[in-house]
Amino acid sequence: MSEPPEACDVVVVGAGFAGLYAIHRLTSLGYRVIAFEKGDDVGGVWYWNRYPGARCDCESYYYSYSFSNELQQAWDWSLRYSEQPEILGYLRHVADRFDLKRHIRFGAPVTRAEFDEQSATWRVTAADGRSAEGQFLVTAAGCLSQIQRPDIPGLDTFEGRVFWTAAWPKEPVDFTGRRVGVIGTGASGVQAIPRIAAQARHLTVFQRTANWVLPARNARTAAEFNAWVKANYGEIRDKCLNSPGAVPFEGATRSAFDVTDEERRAVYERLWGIGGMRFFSAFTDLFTNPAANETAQAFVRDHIRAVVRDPIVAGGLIPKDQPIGVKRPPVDDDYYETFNRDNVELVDVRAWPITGVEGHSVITPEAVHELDDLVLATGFDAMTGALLAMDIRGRGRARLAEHWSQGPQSYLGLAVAGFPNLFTITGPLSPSVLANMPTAVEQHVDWIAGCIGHMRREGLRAIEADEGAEQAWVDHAAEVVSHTLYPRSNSWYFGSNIPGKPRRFGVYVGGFSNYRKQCEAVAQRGYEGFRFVGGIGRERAESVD
Ligand code: N01
Repeated sequence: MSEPPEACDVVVVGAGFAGLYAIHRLTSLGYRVIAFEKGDDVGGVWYWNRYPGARCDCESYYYSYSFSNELQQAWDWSLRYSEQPEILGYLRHVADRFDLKRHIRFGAPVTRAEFDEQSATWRVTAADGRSAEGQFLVTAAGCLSQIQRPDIPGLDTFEGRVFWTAAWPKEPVDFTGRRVGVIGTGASGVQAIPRIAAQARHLTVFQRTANWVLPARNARTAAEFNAWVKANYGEIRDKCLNSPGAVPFEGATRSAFDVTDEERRAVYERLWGIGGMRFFSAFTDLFTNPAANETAQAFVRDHIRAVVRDPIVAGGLIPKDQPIGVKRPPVDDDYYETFNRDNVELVDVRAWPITGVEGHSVITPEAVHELDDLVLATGFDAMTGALLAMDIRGRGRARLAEHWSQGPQSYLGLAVAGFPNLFTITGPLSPSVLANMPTAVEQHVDWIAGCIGHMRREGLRAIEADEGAEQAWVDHAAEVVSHTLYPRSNSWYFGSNIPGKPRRFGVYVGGFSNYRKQCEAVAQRGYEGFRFVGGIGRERAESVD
């Protein structure tokens, strides 16, 4: 017999960066919180993505929480770009330091969340039948957490070992002496490939789309740098709040054509030397002007040709017809160098698509590749996948999947019309994956906490995004992205990697600082675009709009 639902004020789904901060903030304010987490520990994507080379592409000192000065003063990052074990260790430390685990029900993937109109509460149920009931549902389920399993005939019958980068075993995997195949050359594949190549007898890289890969220039963090960061955290966090990407760097001020060819090249060289996404701070028009973008592509093309000795392989690694940056660029050291190794082979599965897997072989029209191990780095059902994996039902038992049948609909990426008292942390059509995630998470959680506090003070039972406000936000998000080069690619930003998924850009590209100000203005204007009601399903008793 299943247990009765646990009563609380807020049900949170997920215990990664977003969920942990939501639990901390809301319990600190005195709310009773029950969180459901699929994994058996905290960490979210940093719990699951344990593949060799898994690492953050944002620098650690700002890819971290700002909410506690004691925390940021206590924690030392050992690398410029931390590897997965260190980030998971950090999140475990946060959970212990703030005593968060007692609110979390582990090993409990949510399968159903239903809003009851009479009581204005959400009933949330996990796969094993555990459930909770609370006025609010806050999803912290991750933008890139729902694994996409490619439809390759016979994949399940592969007779060797199969590993998914996004669900890697907890115990270390040894590839020594083995013939390994990696399918997928996105950020995960690009991080894993050099590490696997260094161990395996032979590595076959099955590449469907070449990516522009930026150098990380990872390095140990000097004690002086850590001390400088700690002394300047106030200013660093402030810069994050006021920048388009929620990062503490100055943006570009000039067009790529405000400078001479030599000056432009020098700018690219300098940023290439610094490493990481800083490359895109070169010029203002890299994401809006195809000609400006082409200058950056030309620079990276030259780099690929200079590093990769075999010109045919180099040609295969150069993206075609894809502006740089419009698909999320992987960041790594040694990726291109890896293709100079004798034990590494690049297979073009755009020209020769994988037709199936049989026994120990991956088969293409051109060859049969005999493998001991297969690594799948084939991506995620991004932005909406984790939310739709739960059967979320709002007013009138309407399904979120139905509401989103033409693509994600959301007001500010935070709330959905027809789904009262539901808040989506880094939800679709918020800056999410195009902003430094911890900063984006804190901004959303703080806004949600402010909204819940307002409702409690005013005695309001439910809040719901207005359909008109939602549609206006969807239109605004589409309008902003239409002025960029993003629509020139098929990427997971558009849902293009999921067969049948409607093409809609799932991220707000208007910039984090600008977005943050819009959220603040909405709250200051009495939550403009939202309806508050005293009793859902009955006549509106109260309204502040
Ligand atoms: O997934 P992806 P990912 N046959 O979708 C290929 C974040 N992340 O896990 O491009 C052959 O980018 C697919 O080919 P194509 C980051 O935001 C962050 O690598 O569809 N190939 C592609 O090459 C990132 O962008 C970090 O033609 C198939 C690859 O698989 C996001 O997660 C680290 C195929 C999938 O690439 C997703 O990255 C890692 C098939 N049937 C990831 N199906 C950090 O730094 C798919 N592919 C924190």
